[in-house]
This record gives sequence, structure tokens and C-alpha cells, in this order.
Amino acid sequence: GGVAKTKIASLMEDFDRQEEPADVGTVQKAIIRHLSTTLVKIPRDVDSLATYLASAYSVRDRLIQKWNETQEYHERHQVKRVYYMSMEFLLGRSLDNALLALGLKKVYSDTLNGLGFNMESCLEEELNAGLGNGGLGRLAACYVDSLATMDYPGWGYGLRYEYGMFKQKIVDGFQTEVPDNWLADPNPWELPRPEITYKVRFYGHVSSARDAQDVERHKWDGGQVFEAMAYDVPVPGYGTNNVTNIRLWSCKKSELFDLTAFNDGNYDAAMAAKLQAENLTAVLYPNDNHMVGKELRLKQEFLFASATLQDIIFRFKKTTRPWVDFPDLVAIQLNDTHPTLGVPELQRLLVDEEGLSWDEAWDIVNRTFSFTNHTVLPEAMERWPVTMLEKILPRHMSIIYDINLFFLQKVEKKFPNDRDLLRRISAIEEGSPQQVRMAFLACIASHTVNGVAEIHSEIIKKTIFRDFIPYFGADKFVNKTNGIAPRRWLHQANPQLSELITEVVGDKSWIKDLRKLIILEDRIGDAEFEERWVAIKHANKQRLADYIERVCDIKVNPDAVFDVQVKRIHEYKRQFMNILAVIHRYNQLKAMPEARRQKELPKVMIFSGKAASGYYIAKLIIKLINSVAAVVNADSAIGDLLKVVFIPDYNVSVAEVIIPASDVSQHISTAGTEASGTSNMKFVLNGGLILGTVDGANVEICEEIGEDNIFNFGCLADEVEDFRHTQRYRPSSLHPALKTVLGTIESGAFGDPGVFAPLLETLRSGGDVYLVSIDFPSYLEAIKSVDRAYRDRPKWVARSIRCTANLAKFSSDRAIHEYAEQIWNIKQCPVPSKV
Ligand code: GL9
Repeated sequence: GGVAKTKIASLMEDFDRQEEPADVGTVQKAIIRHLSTTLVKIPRDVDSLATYLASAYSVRDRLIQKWNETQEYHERHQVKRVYYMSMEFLLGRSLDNALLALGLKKVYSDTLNGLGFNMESCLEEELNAGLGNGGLGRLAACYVDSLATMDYPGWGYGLRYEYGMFKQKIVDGFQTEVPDNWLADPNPWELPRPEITYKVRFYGHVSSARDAQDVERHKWDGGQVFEAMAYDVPVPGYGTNNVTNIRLWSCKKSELFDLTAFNDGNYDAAMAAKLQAENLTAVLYPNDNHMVGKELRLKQEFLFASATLQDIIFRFKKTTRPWVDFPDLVAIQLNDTHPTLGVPELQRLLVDEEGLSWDEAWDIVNRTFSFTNHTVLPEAMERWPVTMLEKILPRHMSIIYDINLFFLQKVEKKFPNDRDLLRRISAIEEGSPQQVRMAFLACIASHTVNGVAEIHSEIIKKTIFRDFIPYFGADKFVNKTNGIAPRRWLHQANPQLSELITEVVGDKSWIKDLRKLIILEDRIGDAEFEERWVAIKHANKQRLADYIERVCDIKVNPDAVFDVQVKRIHEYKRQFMNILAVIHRYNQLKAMPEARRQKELPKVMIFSGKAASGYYIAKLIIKLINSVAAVVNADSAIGDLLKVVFIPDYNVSVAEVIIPASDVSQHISTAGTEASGTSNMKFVLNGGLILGTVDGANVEICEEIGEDNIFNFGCLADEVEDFRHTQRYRPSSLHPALKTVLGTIESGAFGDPGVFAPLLETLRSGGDVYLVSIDFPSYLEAIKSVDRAYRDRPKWVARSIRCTANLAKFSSDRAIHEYAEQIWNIKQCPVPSKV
């Protein structure tokens, strides 16, 4: 077989190295072949879905070749890789992105035209991969894009949920949730790997015995064993041969058959047990910034952690390098605490399975892991009851106890006689029930901890990780400001603006180096250029207006100001405050004499976003927005002066339509609550101005674009605590404008006020935790300055250009370079071009 193997190996390597030509003839042949063979279509059944699929399969063929080459090349050179562990990857659609990355968009468009199909409608056949909630999941997707584009060796690891983020339907103004059956159509972007599976155990018992060296060794067995199977999602870099991988685990029930029942001839009972067995990867938990302590979620986290670590170890063992070298080949980034069970799992695999000593293993763990914190909201902090862990993961619970014990012993040694410090810093929170603080465990196990924007990284040093600094030193805690992929969020989402930029820059190099955008500043004041800039924004607004008419049946005027707030619905993000100000504006317009009113600035207020299915108050906010919309939009006295739109089912591809069309976008979280935000970056990159609080990445965006180009308001992060206290203990009377607005709601102007009572209560006896009533007056002032600024058209256009020109810092390429150099210690490794 040796000779045959060599022959097949060299033929296959040759194959991967051959690049198909990129001409219409070749592409057409490939599409036809997939229609006929892969999809088994007869000519009269070929519709735009089939055409999309055949196109996708033909692009995938090219991707797989490059994927093979990249993996082979990295393996041969034994380069260090980063593994980005994330429970969420919000990828959206892939075909357009892949076509642009491979430089095939034009030839595919021509080919499809030649076949009588329109490119846009084919692209729209693709279902969104919605395996994430919001910013955290989309960040992971942008980071993998940058890893590939910048030729860094790295993979994403995640879960393949059968149902991703639910689809949102609006019924009678209320959100309803519909399952997202995203795998209903064939998915060309995943490669099932049935040969790559790992067993993952739950429950069972731990026994111990002394080994030959008289060391106590632990064995975990019994319980339930599941199987995790790999699905690989290739991610192309832009304009490079590198194609990286996201490996998603799907749970296949193992030991499905109850063997006794089976042997007893009880086949049907055994099958019933199989069907009843829960599928751990059935559904994504739809909570953003909120922990729900369900056993099933814990099991998902462990299935993910265990399969991933087993896979990484398997790959490491193929190198035959000694264990101490593990951190020289492997960096693991924990995307929030969700993958933190990877820590005790790696420790277990090294000690129990591979026979290393505790200290050898712990040293490896510590040099391997780093951890990103993404939020300071207390309700988002993962804590698992000790009793639940003991039951489901007995060996891990005991490893966590030991990790914590050894840590506390070292703290005690450095700071003797400080029992309160030990209590505060312990990974086990005392109380009933006792709980494991996952953020502390991640911090203790990681060599580096980072926040996601300057202000956020400072806040976590003063709050959750405060007590760790005297022990570890401040250097362990760093900042890595988030970034966004310019490929998707400018080049793909805004093709017209991209073309203009390419013209000004002289080539497409800006797509991989956003610093080149600075040259746009030279064109400020150039009348012809500014005219084109404005025309492109207008065309994007028209595209959104068409979408709104199609989806919401509301006609909006593209000449009005498009004022946008799109993100998850959450009290801390304060969509509530936005809609209260909309009511204020409506009241004002109504009160004006007609002649005066017609001089007002026409505005379209655009909202979109999902509420977690169990988040009652957030759902009431959606209802209020829709109720206000119904009244305002039907008011003929108001006409185009004010329209309110709630676009249903916000997701990546809806964002791609909305973001390039905004004049103003709102990022108005209570200061100190939004760790970073990333859509703020997307809007500004597309020439939209921000109305925002001094929070998250808004702060650094302001630094980059200048404070003349952002509308800031509201109290500052270090004032928030004080305000909360004065609020609570000396409930002050509400601002008159706010009182009037609440009065309008309570009068029944937007339907049964009883419906909204619990929402209004959050401002009163609820304690107004997010300081809506404190910031409302300065918010109204800020809105006035936006309106004033917008009326000065030339100045506004200059501001818009300045926004785009100065956004380079917020490229995910910059972020990934920083992670690579300062945290992961990985080097770029471009796969050489074909000869
Ligand atoms: C988040 C923050 O809320 C955002 O401000 C931040 O931009 C992103 C990415 O760093 O992370 N933290 C967080 O918990 N979520 C975020 O989007 N969402 C989820 O929990 C899914």
C-alpha cells in the first residue's frame, strides 16, 4: 500500500495546488455540474435557491483546496496556533463574503447573468448562520475573518446549534419567537467530519488509587457518555491563500442504546430511550448579557470544552513534542467565561489521562489560556452551583477545589492574616448555595485577562478583578479594544462607497489596511467628491426605504434624517429613553402651529433588535415602540416629519442593509454599562454620526474622529454610582418634559396604559437603575444639537467624511495584530502563492 499511498498523496497535493481559472466558462461549468450532480436537479426545477446552492458549492470547492493547503502548510511548519474558543459565532451569510475574498464576485455575477439569474436575488437565498446573540458572537466572526486575512495560524472552536438565534415576528406590536431552522436548506459552508468525534462524559463517579510512584491518581467513569462530532466551516482570508477553520461540535448521542434493554430483545424501548435523550446542541440560549443557570447550558459548555481540548491535544500529540512545549504550539483564548470549563478539563486530561504531575499540568494550563471579559453587568456573571457541578462533573469540581485551594494558599502567603481578602478572591463564593465564580476561575488560570475597550478595561480593574491586582500585578490585565472586519462592514455592505474609496486611494489596499482611509480627508471641500459622497448615502437610504416598505409596509422619505438604534433590546442600552424622546418630539410637533411645524426637520426613527425570550421588560419596550409607531405613522398632521419604524428580526444581513443608510445612530447606554459596543464602529465607518453616551468604544471613537464629530451627552461612568444612591434614597421629582411624556403614555395615547405600567414602574419604584430620568434632559439637548448640525449640510458632509477617514483603529485587523503580538505570541504564516 506504501507505493499507492505515495502516489495518491502526491496527486492530491498537486490537486490542491491547482487553481481553477476564474473565467465565465469555468465557473459556468462548475455551477452546471453542481446543479446536475450535487443537487440532482432537472432543468425545469432550477430556481434561484438551486442556483445559489450550486454557486456556493462551486466556491466551496475552491475554498476546500486552499483550506487543505493552509492546514497542511501550518502543520508542516509546526507553527503556533491560536484557538479562539467561543460559544457563539454570528457569521451571517457566507457566499458574498467568499466571492469578494477570492476575487470572484465579478465573474460569478457575469456568469449568473448569462444564465438568466440576478446575483443579488441568488445571494439573498442564503440563510443566515445565526449562531450567536449579538456583539460577542459577531466579534468572534470578525476576529476569525482577520486571522485568515492577516495570515495568522488560528482556528475558531464553537458549537453547531441546530437552531440558532430565534426569528422575531411582530404580532400586534409584541415580539414573538419562531424557531430558526437554519439547516433546513443544505448548508454548503459546513463540512461534516464523522471521523472526528470525541466522547464526552457526564455524571458518573471518581475513584482514586496510588500509582507505581505512590502518587494518588483519579479515574472518572460511569455516568452518561455523549459524542461530539466535528463540522468544519472554512473561512477565507481576503486576497490571500489562507483559509482558516471554525470547528463546530454537534452532539451525537453515544451509547444510545440501553444495552440491557437491547439484549433483552427490547429494541423499541431502547430506541425510545435514544429518541428521548436530550440533544445538547439543539438550541442556542437566546440571552445577551444575562446568565441563565440551566443544567442543559452547563452541559453545552462542557461538551464544547471537552471536545475542543481533546481535539487540540490530539493535534499536539501528532507533533511528538514534549508536553512542556504545549504552550509553544497552542494559545487558547476564552471568549468570555462560557468556555472556562476548558481549564479544569485540560488539567484533568493532562493529569488523569496523560499522567503529568499536577504542577507540570498547571504550568501548561497557565501558559496556554488567556481570557476576555465582555461585560460588567452582575446578572451576566456566570456562577454555577457547586452541587450542580458535583453531580454533573464530579472530577472537575474536585479539580476546581484544588485549583482554588492552591491559589488561596499562595495569596495567603503573600498577604497573611487577611481572611476577608481570601473570601473576596476565592473562586468559590460562600453562601447557600455555594457557587463557582467562573470569571475568577478564568482569571486565576489565565496568563492575561483583557477588557474590550479602554474604559471597560479600567473599570474591571477597579471592580470585579480589583482584589486580584495586588497579587498578580497590574500587568496581567490589559486592554484590547474591539474591532470590526472592514471586509464585511464596508466593502461588502456598502459597495458604492467602497468603489469611491478605491478610486480615491488608487487601489483596493485599504480593505486590508484601513489606515489608508485617512486620504479621504484631503477631499473634504472638494464639491464634486462631496456630491458623490452624499449621493451614495442617499442611495443607501433608498435601499433601506425599499426594505422598510417591503417588510413593514411603511413608506419613509429618504430625504428625512435616518436616526437608527439597532442592537439587542436591553434596559441598559436604553431604547426606552429613545422612544420616550420620540414621544416628546411628537408632542412638540403636535403642539406647533402648522406653519412652524413645516419648518421642522423630518426624521425617520428606526429601531431593530431582539429581546431575550424571557425578558419581560425588554419585550414591553418593543411593544411601546410599535404602539408609538402605529399612532405617529397614521397621523396625517405629522406626515413625513416623523416616522417610527421597528424592523423585525434584526440579524447580520439586516444590519448590512441598515448600517450604511444611517445619518445618525444612537449608542446611549448608561455610562459604564456597555463594555464596548461594535455597531458604533460600523456606523461611523459608513459615514454615520453617533449620538451617544461617554461609554464603551464611543470614548475612543471620539478620540479618533474628534469631538466635533460625535454628539455626546449624559452622566459619566464615575458619577453613576452616586446618582443611583441619590435616586434610591432621595427620590427626586422627574424632569417636567419626562413627566409630560409619561403622562401621554398614561393617558392611553398609545393604547391601554395598563400594558406599559410595569415598564414605567422601572423609573419609579424600580429605582431607575439605568438613570433614564437623570440623563433625559441632557439627551434632549443633544438631540437638538444633532438637528442643528444636520441643517448645516456642508459641515455635516465634512463630518461624515471625517468619520470614515479616521476609523482605522477599529479594524479587527488592528485588534488581532495586538492579540497576536501581545497575548498569543503567534506569527503570521502566509501560504505561498502558486507558481
Ligand atoms: C458584549 C458587550 O455587551 C458589548 O458591549 C461588546 O461590544 C461585546 C463584544 O465585546 O460583548 N458582552 C456580552 O456579554 N455580550 C456582548 O455583546 N453579549 C452576550 O452576552 C452574548
